[in-house]
Formats: sequence, structure tokens, C-alpha cells
Amino acid sequence: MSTPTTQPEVDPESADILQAVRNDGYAVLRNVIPADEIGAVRDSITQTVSKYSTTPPPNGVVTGLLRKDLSMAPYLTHPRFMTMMTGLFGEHFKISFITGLVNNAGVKRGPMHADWPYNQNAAAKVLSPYPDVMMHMVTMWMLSDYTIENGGTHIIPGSHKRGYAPRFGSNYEPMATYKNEVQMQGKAGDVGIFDARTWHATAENKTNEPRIGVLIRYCPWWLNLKPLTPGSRERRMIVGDDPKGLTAKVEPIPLSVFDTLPENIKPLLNHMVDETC
Ligand SMILES: O=C(O)CCC(=O)C(=O)O
Repeated sequence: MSTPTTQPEVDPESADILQAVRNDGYAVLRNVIPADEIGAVRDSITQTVSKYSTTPPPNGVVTGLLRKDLSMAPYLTHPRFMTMMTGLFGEHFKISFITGLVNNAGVKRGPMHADWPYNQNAAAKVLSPYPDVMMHMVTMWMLSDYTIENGGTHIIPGSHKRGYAPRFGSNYEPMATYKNEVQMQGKAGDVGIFDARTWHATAENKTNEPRIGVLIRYCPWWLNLKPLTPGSRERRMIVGDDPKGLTAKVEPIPLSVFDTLPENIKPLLNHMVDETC
């Protein structure tokens, strides 16, 4: 009789990735979007970001990306990617943020930080020192190569274990260069993944070409995302008006758009549907 196990079985590649994410706080899953399909997705995201970006150039950012662009939809449930996420969070996980990102020539280095819900300036946060629990993963779907020159994200390996992160006014200076930092590098079609606690920073793009990607964050079913939803009662209660924009927002997906998504993605996005439009 076989021994019961509480862990799902994982293939060797996933096992390596899971170990790297647990130990180092980051890893790169190779060749997720097929090479012959990347050009079309990249063109679509580039156009969408240039049309709808909410930040001034040279940064291009579109939050709630699926409201505007569905070109990434077929890839979001790639079997190797899903195996990896299942290994991290179990069977029931969800997308918390989906953002188109174009870092054009001239983007400068940004502050070193941990992401929501660890950002201590946000009203909705996990208090520092935070517990050593994996509860939010950031994935960077690379649509162009990510290199040292064009601004592969700065990452500090192992920093996810610290329970705190740099912020202005703290003992850890966000604009400092840290001696053990590395840059996340990969080819178009790869997916970088890091724990939201891992200290990271936008890197300078020193080339004349944009660095193009889609940033998708994931969490287990139990992480409460309502404080991110504009207009929700819990956001009003916890975050209030937030005039300085300190707590991130994730715009819901209209039901009319959700209905057009591939069936196998819907479980990842059910919680994000705006049934009023
Ligand atoms: O653009 C990047 O490489 C990093 C983006 C980032 O730090 C963030 O969105 O939290």
C-alpha cells in the first residue's frame, strides 16, 4: 500500500523551480510562450500600453490589462506554469493583478521594495515583521528579452525571508545599491517568478529598445483582494479615499469580457468579475 502524501507530485523541472523560489525567492521558467507566437502578443501589448498607459513616458503601465487586451489569455494556463503554481499554493489559487508593462528607453532605476501586501505604506498590509508564509507571487511574462542592459528587474536573493523591506524613512534606503543584488534575465517567452516579499527594483533601461512584459501576480484562494477593488465596501473601510494612492487598485473585469475568456482561465479570475457591467 502506498504511503499517503500531503504534497502534490511535481515534475523535476517544477521541483527545481519550487526549491529556487522557496530558497532564493525567485526563479525563471523557460520557454512558456512559443517563439512563433510571441511577436503577435508583444505587438498587441505594446499598442495597448501606448494607448492606455496611466503613467507618463518612458514608463508604460496598464493595470487591469484584460479589460483592454486579451492577447495573453491563451497562455495563462500553460500546463508547466500551472504545475508550478499548484506546487506553491495548492489547487485553488487566483490572479490578483494583471498589468501590461513597457519600460521604454530612458526608464531609470526605481526604489527597492517588496510588493503588496507587504508595502507598509499601504493601508491594507501584512504588518512587518511579516510571517514566513508564501502568500503572493509576482510573475513577469517576458515578451522581449530581459537583459542587464535593458533593465531586467533587480532582485536580492533570499531577501524574502527578512520580514521587512526598504522604504523611505526606514533604516533600509530604497534608492541604495545593495551588494548582493542580481538582475532577472531571460528570453522572450520565459516567465520570471518571485515572492512578493523579495526585495526588487525596476532597473534602468540603457538601450534604445523597450523592455516589454506582462506582470501577473498570484495568490492562494484565502488572500483577501477586496481592499484592492475600487468601490468595494472593504476598500472604503480599510483604505478610504487614499489621496496619495498608497494602496494599489485592481479594476474589475466586466462580465461581458469575462464571458469571452477561455473556460480554463475563469477559475483564476472569478473573484475579479464586475457583474454590474
Ligand atoms: O519593471 C520591473 O522590472 C519591476 C516592476 C516592479 O517593481 C513592480 O511592479 O513592483
